[in-house]
Amino acid sequence: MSNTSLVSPDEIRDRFSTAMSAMYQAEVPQYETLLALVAQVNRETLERDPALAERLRAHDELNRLGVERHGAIRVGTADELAMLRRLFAVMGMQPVGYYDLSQAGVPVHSTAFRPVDDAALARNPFRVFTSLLRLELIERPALRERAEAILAERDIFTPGARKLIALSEAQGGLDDDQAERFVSEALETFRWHRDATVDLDTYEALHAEHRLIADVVCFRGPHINHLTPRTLDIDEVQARMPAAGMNAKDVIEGPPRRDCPILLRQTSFKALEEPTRFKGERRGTHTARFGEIEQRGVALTEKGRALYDRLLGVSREKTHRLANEAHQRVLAEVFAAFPDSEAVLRREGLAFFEYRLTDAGRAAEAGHETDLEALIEQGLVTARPITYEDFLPVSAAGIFQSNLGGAQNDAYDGQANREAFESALGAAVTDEFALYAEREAASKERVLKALRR
Ligand code: OOG
Ligand code: NI
Repeated sequence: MSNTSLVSPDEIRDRFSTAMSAMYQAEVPQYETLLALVAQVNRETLERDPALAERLRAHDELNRLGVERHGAIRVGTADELAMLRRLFAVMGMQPVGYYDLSQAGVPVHSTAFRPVDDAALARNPFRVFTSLLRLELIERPALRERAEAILAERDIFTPGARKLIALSEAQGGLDDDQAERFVSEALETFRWHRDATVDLDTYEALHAEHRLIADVVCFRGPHINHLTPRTLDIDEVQARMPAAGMNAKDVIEGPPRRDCPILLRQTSFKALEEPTRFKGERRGTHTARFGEIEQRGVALTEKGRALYDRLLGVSREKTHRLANEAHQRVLAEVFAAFPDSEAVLRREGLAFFEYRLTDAGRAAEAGHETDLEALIEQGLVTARPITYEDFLPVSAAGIFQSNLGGAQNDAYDGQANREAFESALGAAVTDEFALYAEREAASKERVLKALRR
């Protein structure tokens, strides 16, 4: 087969995320309501703030806004995780970052599968937060072995998906027809199943150990548990959620509202109780799926991230048990120590930026100086904040917990094990800081090279 007939991984990812969103809308009607609310708030925000609209357009962010989603799944075995890595690779998604959730009392560790280069991110930055259950943290051997035995029985991939993944690896991609089939076969892995694979007693025993364990072990596949659209004004969405019939989480996770948004802010509506059929004709319910909204800001350097983590730590005690409004007020007070102007974030090396020539820069004579800040002042270069494409472990823990009825187990704490995770995955996870640093460095290099011409 000639390579020209292959569809790009970006195209496959775009089709897949569209198909996933359609499936989730059909499965969880409240998700449709959420999408409508976010679209409405985004429209109003852009109308109110034409400068923001112009910036987003200039930065290739306006197009992707309407399609941008992240989702989350949880799997039970190393084989499942390793196969998912191959499945996501077909769509140009790589494992980025290691997240230890044991520190938050949740027995999983995770990565995010996502596209990494500028063009792919601009096309569709679809990301899937993927967690591996850590059965080794279950203390009772009998229960652990039971869970392992149940998981060993299932195959979360269709034979068709397995074939097409192997085919894609062998021929270096998929043609249009194969891509179409891949999307529909791969989607099956993420579908919700009302029929549990176990009887109610087994479900309850696993549930009593940790709700999440029951969620991972007792079903045929790792149902997508939420899909998250991106909003330009999360405070507004949070305020409007109750009127739209959504049971919003109490507080917004992450940094406070700022002039220069940093990292990621998130909120969710609580999981639904869904009727479930257990083996032996018993009926019950399972709570798994919810909705989430995110607002993204600039990616921070390690220095910026250390400051963020420190301030978040300081705010933790002060905001304990506060309702959202007071919580946000106190958070903003604490984060007053975090510079809130792009120029300062840049000069102090707190955040990542992408440098581009302005029209004047493109027309400029050769032989310019190489100090980027000076070039910015002369109007030859602009710097745009690089959007944070990843997740935050403390926020993720808050999202997990809001949907686990606050269940946590401190016995899991302090059990980070990145090596075990990577060995299950069958690959190293990419360091997110290195990715942002490379993109920043490449843009600097391009700009300076053009001005040296
Ligand atoms: C994942 C929770 C983490 C986020 O946005 O931080 C997450 C899960 O509940 O499986 O999705
Ligand atoms: Ni999420």
